[in-house]
Amino acid sequence: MSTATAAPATPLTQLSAWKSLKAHSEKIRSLHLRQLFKDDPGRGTRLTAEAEGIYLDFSKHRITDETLKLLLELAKESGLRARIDAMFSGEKINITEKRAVLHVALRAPKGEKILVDGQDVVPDVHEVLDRMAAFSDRVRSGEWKGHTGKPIKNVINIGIGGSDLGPVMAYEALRSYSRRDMTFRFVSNVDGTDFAEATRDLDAEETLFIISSKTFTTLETMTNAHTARAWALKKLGDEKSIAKHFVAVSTNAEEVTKFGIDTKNMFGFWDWVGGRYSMDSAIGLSTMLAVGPENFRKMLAGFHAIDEHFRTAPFEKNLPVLMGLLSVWYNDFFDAQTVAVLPYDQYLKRFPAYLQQLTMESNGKHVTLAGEKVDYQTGPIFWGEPGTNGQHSFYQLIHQGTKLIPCDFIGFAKTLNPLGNHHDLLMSNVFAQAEALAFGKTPEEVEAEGTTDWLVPHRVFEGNRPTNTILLEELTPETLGKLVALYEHSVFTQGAIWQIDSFDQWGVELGKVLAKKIIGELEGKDPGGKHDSSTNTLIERYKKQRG
Ligand code: G6Q
Repeated sequence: MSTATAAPATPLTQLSAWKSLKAHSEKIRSLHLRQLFKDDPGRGTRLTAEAEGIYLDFSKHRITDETLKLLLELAKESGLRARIDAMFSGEKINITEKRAVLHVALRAPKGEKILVDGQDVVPDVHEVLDRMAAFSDRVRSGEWKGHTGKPIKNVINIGIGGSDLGPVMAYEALRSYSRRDMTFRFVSNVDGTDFAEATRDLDAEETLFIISSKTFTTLETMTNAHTARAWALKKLGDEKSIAKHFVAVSTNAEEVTKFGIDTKNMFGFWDWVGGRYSMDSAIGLSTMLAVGPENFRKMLAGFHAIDEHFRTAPFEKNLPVLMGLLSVWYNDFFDAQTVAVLPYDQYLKRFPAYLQQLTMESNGKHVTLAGEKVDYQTGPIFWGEPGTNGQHSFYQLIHQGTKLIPCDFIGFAKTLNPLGNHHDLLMSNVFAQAEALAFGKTPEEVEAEGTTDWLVPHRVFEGNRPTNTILLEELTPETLGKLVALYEHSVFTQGAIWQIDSFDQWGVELGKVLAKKIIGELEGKDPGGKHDSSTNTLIERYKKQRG
């Protein structure tokens, strides 16, 4: 094991930058953004960074130059550079699963070389991409016919977690670039309602199912896949029809074959692609079918541009590093529990849900790489909604509540749907919200408006609420790739600082195991009664009411 994959020698809280940050945070806790901006009129242009068409304004953060210096020192002392290099060179940095972490290889251009166990994986990546493109072209052109000779009009992706959230998010984000004469749906939940509603108005003769599962053993996905098979067979009759209406995306050829899908209709990927980092692998087949191979490749180019930026830019200009460090700052020195991500673009409506998995499954860890319990906070809770909707519901708490919630505002200079002055109205809200959160409204300002005394405290905005504002030119496949890569690498930065394994997810296992036991009881194969009194009573009550 290299030093970059092993647990760091010095515990985080013993690093000298950490100790300095602790002392420094006490000193500047009461410093207000109003003061910081007053003292430095150039702050709003100085504390910004730009790369690959992404403009990051981080001036509205409760930081000074000293804070930034110390955060950058923390990155250095944490060995972030070595960890970045270890990821890009295919070292097995996912130590608990003994795997390389190489989503960056999924978007490496032809000709680049990335070795895993001595073998270059880039040619394999492009071989799959080319097969996906050829298949997508056949379906999109109508050349690929269903069992009864009709072209495919509907595509249903069946998958869950990393095999669902990325594809749904990307489809919604790139809807404007998608085939409008085709229907794309996503079934993930084992709740039969998900499947029933997704298929109720579709004709099986024109429907293609993509069974997306890295392992091809996931309970929800396999249950839905078998239901889909029965649904298709009911209409199409013939077992042979499966070959025309089902394709698989998986790493498990054996299980795919067992299910009845010919491996020539299977698109593979590799164990070095984590589920939540897989939307640009074959898991993105539904995205490619929707937007076409060319747009898919543009998305990959966007990812790659930020990969290169992350890999090579000095930390003080490195967008994901800066964002990651600022997140650590509030999480660990201001007790901030959550981060709100607020995209001002309706097409990004599933982006917060996607980021929830990316950030919380990656960094929701309670032990270090060495297996020791952390004595600091790790991953914050991520949540959000597209603007301006959130403004009319939960923003109240962000502005005037008792909790500190750092926010990411994401906006685009150009809209894909120019309608009157809608876009200027939308963007005026981005700027206004970040301004209001930072500077608030003092009692004096409220009084000066003629507010009666008793009402003044209710109308005061304390301000000093930190935000990132991320501006891009336009939502395109390329900018979507850039945006996702920005967050992927910010998550990486945070995980490296916290000395945790951001690439495993043992926390999802226990519930799965217990559910497997309980299903036996619900189906009457097991007499049950072996749980705690609460679980036993709930199961009994359910069985009685279910009848
Ligand atoms: C992501 C997780 C998890 C995974 C799903 C689906 O990082 O590993 O969300 O993607 O459990 O797994 P399969 O693709 O194997 O069905």
